[in-house]
Order: sequence, then structure tokens, then C-alpha cells
Amino acid sequence: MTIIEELQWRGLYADCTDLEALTERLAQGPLALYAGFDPTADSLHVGNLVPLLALRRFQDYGHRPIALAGGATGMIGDPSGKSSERNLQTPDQVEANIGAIRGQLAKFLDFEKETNPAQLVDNSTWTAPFSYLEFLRDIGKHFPVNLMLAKDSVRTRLEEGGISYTEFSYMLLQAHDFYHLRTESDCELQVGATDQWGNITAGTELIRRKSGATAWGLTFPLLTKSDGTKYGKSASGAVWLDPERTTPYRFYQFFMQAEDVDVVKLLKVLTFLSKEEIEALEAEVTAAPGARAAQKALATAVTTLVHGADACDDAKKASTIMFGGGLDGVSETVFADVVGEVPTSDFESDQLSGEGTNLIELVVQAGLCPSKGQARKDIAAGGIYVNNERSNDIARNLTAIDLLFGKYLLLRKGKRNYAVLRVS
Ligand code: 383
Repeated sequence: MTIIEELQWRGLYADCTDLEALTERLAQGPLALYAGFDPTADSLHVGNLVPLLALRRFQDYGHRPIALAGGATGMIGDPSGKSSERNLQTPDQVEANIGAIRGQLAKFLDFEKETNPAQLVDNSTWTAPFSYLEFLRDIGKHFPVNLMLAKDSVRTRLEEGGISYTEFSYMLLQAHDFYHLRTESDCELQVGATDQWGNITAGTELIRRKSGATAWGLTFPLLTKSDGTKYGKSASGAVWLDPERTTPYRFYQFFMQAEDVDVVKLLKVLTFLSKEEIEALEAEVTAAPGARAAQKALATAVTTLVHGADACDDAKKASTIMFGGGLDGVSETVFADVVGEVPTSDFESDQLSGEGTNLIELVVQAGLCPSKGQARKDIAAGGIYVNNERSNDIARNLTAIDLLFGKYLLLRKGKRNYAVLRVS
């Protein structure tokens, strides 16, 4: 397969400024390509993974990837795909965010590769020194306003409440980046998801007008679910790459929860599993949908890629606990993930000293049952579990020996209803 065929097979091809010419160019030998990421938060999210991994795919085919962190563009804010004007970030925010994002970008590319090492650049290096007058004369002059108004990002905003001159100018900055990288780093291709089409073509146009050189743009489809909604958002918001924002456990579970209709598509765009491996998993989805083998492969691959093998293992162990499995051999770190996921209340250690406290009382205290009467019934019926072991003795007292890691009690009602009591 060529890189283009691979992108097409993976469902990663949406559009190209000139597919035929680019295919020809790629056949002639390696080229440099880039994708940009704005520091709008202190972490990238799952949506950013698509172009980031695509850069890596190009690198694996021998091409030279450039990841651009938008130190300059982050000061402005891309109107693409945004229905309303955004507040400007402070320079301090941008600087803090860019530090965090640079580290994340670096994780997915190979900077040591001898023939085609990756490069990490920041567009403020060449944008900040530009004076306003110079920029208007050298760059702005090449932009007919009627063409700018026709771009989706601007057109939709003109229909819905307007756009400031600041955000309107964003495409010039991104276009200038492409021009700069084309002239200074021989970068011939810019990639991004379809929301970037207007900005990318502003760049190829500028390059053509200013230097007559060839340059291409290629876009990937935006990550969506089968129902058309944006993928990468869980009920509690975006799925972040930073483990402080989205724990590896949640990250893993997010992919475990993928629908059968989406899972193969996700395997193709978010993993480096081969065509054969993915086709085998696709067959399994059809043959045994309940087994969720494809979801498991997806969650394992993406979690390992982003958080490493150890964190992925821990997330799996925590998942086992959350789905009723035993606690043998579980580490305190893993258990801490569980604690973070379920309602946790503090209680006094002397409740467990000596004779301890009756299970009925603790079940109520943990909030699993509204009353002692209900708790008694649930325990007797075998619906209550202590540290994931069924406990149907209404006379049972819990004492210090029942504590996990000397400080937790894991109580459960029914299949999935958990609560943790933590010694304060
Ligand atoms: C800035 C300067 C450039 C080239 C690109 C940029 C950033 C670009 C942008 N991209 C998004 C972002 O940063 O805003 N204007 O969050 C997202 N990308 C990628 C992809 C995506 C886009 O980083 O569709 C999702 O991840 O293109 O929304 O010279």
C-alpha cells in the first residue's frame, strides 16, 4: 500500500487540493508535511489524535513530519467550526498551555529517526517579529476579501452573530505559516481535519501567489459517531490526553464503551493495528458482538499509545474491579482509580475498632440504601457485597481487618452500584 491508499483504507481521506499531483509527488520520494495544534487548553484531546497519528503514519512511510504548536495563532483563536467569538486567552495562559502541549506532541513522533526525524516548531518564532505594517503589505495584500468571506468559517459566522476583525484575520496567520514552512523547511503538504480546509487552502493559495511553488492540502474526516455527533466527547466533556484531566481508567472505559457500529472505524483511525488485525476484529464484531473483542483491542491500543503499557494494565485491573471482579493482587494505585470513580464518603476509624460496626449501618452510611430496613432486606437477599464478595449475613460486623490498604471499604449493591467508605 502507498500512504494515500493506507489513508483511504483507514477512512482518513476526506479531500485534497490535487490528489493526482500529490500522489505523483509522493511516489517520487519523501516530503515534509505539517499539522498545527493551537494551545487553547493545557492538553490535547482525542480529536487531535487523528492528525497527530496521521503525521506518524507519514513518518513511518519515510516522510518528514512537522508538528506546529500555535504560540501565535493561540493568541487569536481559530473561528473554524466555532459558532461564536471566543474570549482572548492571556499571554500567560497561552504560554502555560503551549508548554503542556509541546510535551504531548513530542510523545507521538520520532525525533531520532536518522533519515526523516520529526520536528516541533512554534509559529510565534516567525510571527511575533513581523510588524503589523509589514504583515499587511507582504501577506494581507494577497487576500481578496471576497474570497475570505466565502470561507465556511467566516460565512457561517456572518450568518450567526458576526466575527471580529481579529478572528477574521486568523486564516492569514495560518496561511503565512504554511508559506514560511514551504520556503524555510521545504514543507510541501499541510494536513488537518476537514474543519481546517479553509485555512489550509488559504495557505496553498498564498504560496502560489507569492512564490509560484507547489503545495498541497489534505484533510481527514472529522471524528464523528454513527449518529453524526462529534466523537471524543463523553457525558462529562472532552476526552483529554492529560491523565490529570481524564484518568487512564476513564480513557480506557471511554473506548470500551464504543458502539459496535463505530468500533472498526475507530480502530482504523486511532490505532496502528494492521489491516489484517483490524479485519479479524471486524469479523469478531459480527460473529460475537457481545464479547466486545474489538472494543477491548481499541481501548488497549489507544490507552497504551497515550498512557503507556503500565497505565493501561492498571486501567484494565480497575475495570475488572468496577465490573465485580476480585481484588487479589490489586495495588493501591489501581484501587485509587476506583475510589475516584465511585461516591466516596469519609468515616471515623474508631467505627471499626473493637467489635466494629454492623454492615447494615455502614451500607446506609455509604448511601447505598435509604434506610436500615431496606439495607437489612438487601443484605438478606444477597444483593450486598463487601470488597466485591457477597455478604448476606445481617448480623455481620465490619472491623479493621476488612479494610483495604488499611483505609478503604468497597461496598456494592447489585451489579454496578458502588460506594467507598474511607477512613478519615
Ligand atoms: C495553527 C497554525 C497552523 C496550522 C494549524 C493551526 C491550528 C488550527 C486548529 N486546529 C485545531 C486545534 O488546534 O485550530 N487552526 O485544536 C485542531 N487540530 C487538529 C485537526 C482538528 C482541528 O489541532 O480538526 C482536530 O485536531 O486539524 O480542529 O499553521
